Amino acid sequence: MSATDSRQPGPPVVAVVGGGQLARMMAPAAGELGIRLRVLVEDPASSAAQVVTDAPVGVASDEAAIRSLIAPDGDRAASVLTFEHEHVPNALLTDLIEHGTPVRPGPHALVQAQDKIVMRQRLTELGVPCPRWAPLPASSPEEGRAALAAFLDEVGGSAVVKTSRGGYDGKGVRVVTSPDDVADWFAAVADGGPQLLVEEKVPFTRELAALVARRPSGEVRPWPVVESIQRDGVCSEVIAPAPGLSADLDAQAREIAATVAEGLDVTGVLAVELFEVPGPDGTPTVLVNELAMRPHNSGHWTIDGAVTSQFEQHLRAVLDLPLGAAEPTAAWTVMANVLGSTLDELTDALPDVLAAFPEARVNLYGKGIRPGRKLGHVNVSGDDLGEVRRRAVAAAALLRGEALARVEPVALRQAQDPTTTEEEANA
Ligand code: AIR
Repeated sequence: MSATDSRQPGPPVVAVVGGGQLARMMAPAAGELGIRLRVLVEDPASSAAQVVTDAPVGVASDEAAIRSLIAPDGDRAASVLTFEHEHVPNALLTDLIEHGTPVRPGPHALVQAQDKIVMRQRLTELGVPCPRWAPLPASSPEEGRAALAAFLDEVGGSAVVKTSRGGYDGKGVRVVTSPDDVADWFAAVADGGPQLLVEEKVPFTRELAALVARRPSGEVRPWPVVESIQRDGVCSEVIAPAPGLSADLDAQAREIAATVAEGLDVTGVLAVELFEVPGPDGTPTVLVNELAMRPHNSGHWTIDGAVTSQFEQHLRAVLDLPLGAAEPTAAWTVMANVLGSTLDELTDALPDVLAAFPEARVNLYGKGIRPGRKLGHVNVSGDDLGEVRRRAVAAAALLRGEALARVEPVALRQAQDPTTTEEEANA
């Protein structure tokens, strides 16, 4: 038996591409289930490398690094390859599958999370409700500009232009009223950059997310639909379950997530970001904004607020193990992100935050501090949503270096933040 044979005795090894917080948060779940993680990290000091002992250094675009992640010399081969971000080379993944390594989600599914044009085309075919959209021809900047001008006319003057590939957390998204607003992007397309698409600017009342896990044998488990609140184009809070969501809309959102998971043959966790919009008769309905095929920020609440966390469920799903119950364990769980900090070290705030909020579940990612960067989150659960939300937000504020006294009470329902631009709100 060769040293890299996966039949060599030992627990299953899950190989993960990417060493950020999402890989890091898989580690406790892997430890509990007795599963080994092997994570390809960009840097030996990265978030996941601090907690996973088997963390070779390499970039996702490096074919040799991925091959050795799956079958390292002298160690057990991985049972499955999975990802914590979407920036992976699909041709290599197809080749790996042909040579017997399960890749979950597979490249045929993953492409829909990598390329927004492919995703919109497929969702439209599946009959999933989406904003009006159009690809902008890449043949020449003039044709691209003409198509955008026609779309702007059709939707009433302003729209959202997106790069089909490479954007996340609000990057690669711009609200425009004229083709001139994306002249630089048209120039980039002419230079071989990612193609562009345009979408109508949706008059949403709030953002929701429907998270499901699906295993290769077909089992699908949804978590309750949540409300996600964005600031500066980045998720800042998640309320689980979404307050005031009607049973009908909850069922509709879960159904959309299951349809997408099945229709795109997603394995692992799938996050479907949704806009809640007033339907023709005023009843709220939803449109699909974005997809992510991995654990997602809108699911961090599940670590402390659901029977099975999204990280454990992702591992179960990619290993084709039975999925865990996804019911909430509290009436309400609020997750507040720590986005940037004025502290030298987030852990400097631990004495204060742990003393002030003993019920808070603090999760810090071990990342270097940069403005707006996702550095950690806090989950608080309980029966009184107003209080739960106030405490989660206040605990996160302490970790950002704000004094407790400066934390303003938050309204139960999100008021439209006047400082949020349309572009940010749509990101
Ligand atoms: N991530 C992946 N796609 C979107 C997000 N937020 C997570 C992954 C990735 C990390 O964010 O865990 O590795 C990168 O974070 P940063 O702060 O280095 O950009």
